[in-house]
Amino acid sequence: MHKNKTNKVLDSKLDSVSIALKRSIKNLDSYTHVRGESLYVDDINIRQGTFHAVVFDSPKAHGKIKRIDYSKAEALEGVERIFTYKDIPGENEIGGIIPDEPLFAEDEVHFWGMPIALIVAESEFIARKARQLIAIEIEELPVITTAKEAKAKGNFINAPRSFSLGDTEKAFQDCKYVFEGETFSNGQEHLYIEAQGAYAEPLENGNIKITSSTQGPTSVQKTIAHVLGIAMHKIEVDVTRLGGGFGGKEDQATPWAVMAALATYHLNQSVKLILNRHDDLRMTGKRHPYESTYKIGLSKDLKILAYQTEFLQNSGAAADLSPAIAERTLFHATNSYYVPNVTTKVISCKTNLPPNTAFRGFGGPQGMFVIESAIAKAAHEIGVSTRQIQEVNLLDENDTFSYGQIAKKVEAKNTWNSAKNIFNSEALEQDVKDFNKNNKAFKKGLAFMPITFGISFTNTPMNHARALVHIYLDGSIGISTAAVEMGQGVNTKMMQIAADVFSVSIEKIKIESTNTTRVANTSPSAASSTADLNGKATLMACNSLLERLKTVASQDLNVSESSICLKDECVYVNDKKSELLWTALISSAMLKRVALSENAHYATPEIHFDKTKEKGHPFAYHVYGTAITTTTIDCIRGTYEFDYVKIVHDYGKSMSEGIDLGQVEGALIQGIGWMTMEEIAYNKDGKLLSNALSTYKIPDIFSVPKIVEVIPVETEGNDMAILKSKAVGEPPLMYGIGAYFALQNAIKAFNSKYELEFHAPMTPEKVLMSLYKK
Ligand code: LUZ
Ligand code: MOS
Repeated sequence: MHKNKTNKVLDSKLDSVSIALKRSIKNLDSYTHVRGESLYVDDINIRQGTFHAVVFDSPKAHGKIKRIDYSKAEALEGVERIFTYKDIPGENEIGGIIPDEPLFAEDEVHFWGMPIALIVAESEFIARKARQLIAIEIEELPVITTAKEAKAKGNFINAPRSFSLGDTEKAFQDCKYVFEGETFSNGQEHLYIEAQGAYAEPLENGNIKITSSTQGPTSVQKTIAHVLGIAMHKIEVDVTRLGGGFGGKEDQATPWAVMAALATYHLNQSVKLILNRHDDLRMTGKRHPYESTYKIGLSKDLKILAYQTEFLQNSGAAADLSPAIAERTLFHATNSYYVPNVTTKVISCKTNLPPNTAFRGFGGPQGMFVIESAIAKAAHEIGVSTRQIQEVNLLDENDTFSYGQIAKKVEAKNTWNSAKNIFNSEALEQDVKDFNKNNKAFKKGLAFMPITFGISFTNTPMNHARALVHIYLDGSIGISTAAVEMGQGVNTKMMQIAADVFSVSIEKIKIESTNTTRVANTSPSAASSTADLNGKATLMACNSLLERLKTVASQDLNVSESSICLKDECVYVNDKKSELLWTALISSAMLKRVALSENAHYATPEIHFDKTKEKGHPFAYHVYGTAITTTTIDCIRGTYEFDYVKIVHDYGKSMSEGIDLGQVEGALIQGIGWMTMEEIAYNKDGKLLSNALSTYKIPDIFSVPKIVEVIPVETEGNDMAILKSKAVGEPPLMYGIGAYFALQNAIKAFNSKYELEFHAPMTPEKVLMSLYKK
């Protein structure tokens, strides 16, 4: 990251930003991004005497620690101290949902890359050198790397969960067609551009301030307090922005912040710990690989009457967020389809991999891949197109999800039919057929991918947020919320909300850093819900202030409150501009001793879920959409391109078309990457083989579809969404699943003997093998 050179305010380009809610506003962070002025943890001006830290981690995936010799490392000049679990004053425990994860290994190691010690030195270079001088002896124990092995050995994180609707057993007996099979979807590396890191500073009286690259400042604060055995109020966590999160910093930004804080606690000196890319890849968890089995039953008119699955989640060596992720897999197991009889089960399997964690979609994509596989299998066996089965089973108004929620304001058919009409899908399908008839060495494949994604933290108590809004006496405004800016543009959306309520210029508003002393006890920025939750709280706080200001104005102008509105930084009376300007109104409020600060709390209404029955209404609303993906395979080489992805997406009423389009495009490409080219590989000893960007390939500009077209579906939006602008962070990732099935259809066009396999990612190697498999 570049160092900050200037501290100029946003330039004159912003003068032209309209005062009213402009639904086409740009991400305001882009101005500092392109100049290299945006600040990340590694850009902080560190205090004199700051120490630098490096983590010493396990070189084996499972074993007993027999001996560690730190003496040579400690003797190296410039090494200040090496911390282990023995230096922890509180508890050596960082598990968020289940207390099963030590910060530092004690007698045993459970994954390759598990932190054992923290080396603190005058420079990172010295700390790294010291790390090489540590000698460790480990007595190896058997290593489990797959969920299936873990299940066979009875290694689990927690008890399985199961959702059911109707009578699945009985329904299978009424089916004309029944098919069974298995699927695999691999993990995925987050590859945020900014690696994990934190900077800890000692304050007076034993207080510590942490600047962390985290999606969850409160988790960081709480865990530091727990590990240090001190009260939460002694810890201040501050976040300016992240260089990407994607779920990888919902829980797993915490350990590094705790380690830095632990060293600061002991040394009373600032400590900086930023992982380099290799350390980050090796030590952190990823998207969960899933091994799943399915059974699907259809009637003669292709209605899915029954569906049954068992999802084996490869959770890694500790729970982390796995139980919550497993739950969301069940919530999304039937994707956009109504299935009257469903039984789904998920088992979180404990393996010797780094604890796998949240990743955009949070288990939902893994669940959707399985039903899309089951439908593709059924279509293949029956001899119809996958699209036909998808189409007749789309979710309708008032259908029941397996978890009991009744589907309302459903846009599944609307987006599907809009996609068909707007993009003329019949012609697209014909083009593919014609192409395949006329070409031998190249084949095309097309797939439809509908999505339905539930918005809210599935854990109901997490659905709350607060906003603290100050109007300063010159009329400028500062806003603090729990929203963490990670490139998704949430700060711009918060500014828009305040600008809209007060009808002031964007330049009058500043979004403050996310800080636990200003907004406390927060949920992480996650679950696509950050703008909804924090935006609603911001809206409430601004509206309260507005009411107060209207009272002031009515007194100053001697008119009724109801005749007043604020427009373009002026007070209007019965829609006529008065002499009273925004700045004068604020001065007047100050003289009248009116409070110009407000703190508001928002908790999503209506939602609930009963885990003992596995029924309820967990989601505020759903986001819908349909994508049509077409690929061309080079059948000599197995390489492929995506001709286009054409999407009709349910934005509700977008607050910012540019930002939301960016989210759809980014999520789509990330989803395609997961399904096609990103291949995480561990060897049987549990060592990460795809441990660099030379061995782990993510989509670059050359591998994105040649055309990505996104059309908003015309809907009213939803009042549970902020200003009717629906959550957009995660849902579009699942359009990427269409890439897998487009490739499969192209393979089928080349190789009539191809037996369908559902084993993602569909890398060029796998495509090549499939083209010639008999
Ligand atoms: N995080 C979480 C999430 O704690 N709960 C969720 O339901 C969720 N969903 C998506 C992404 N992160
Ligand atoms: Mo998340 S997967 O941190 O919304």
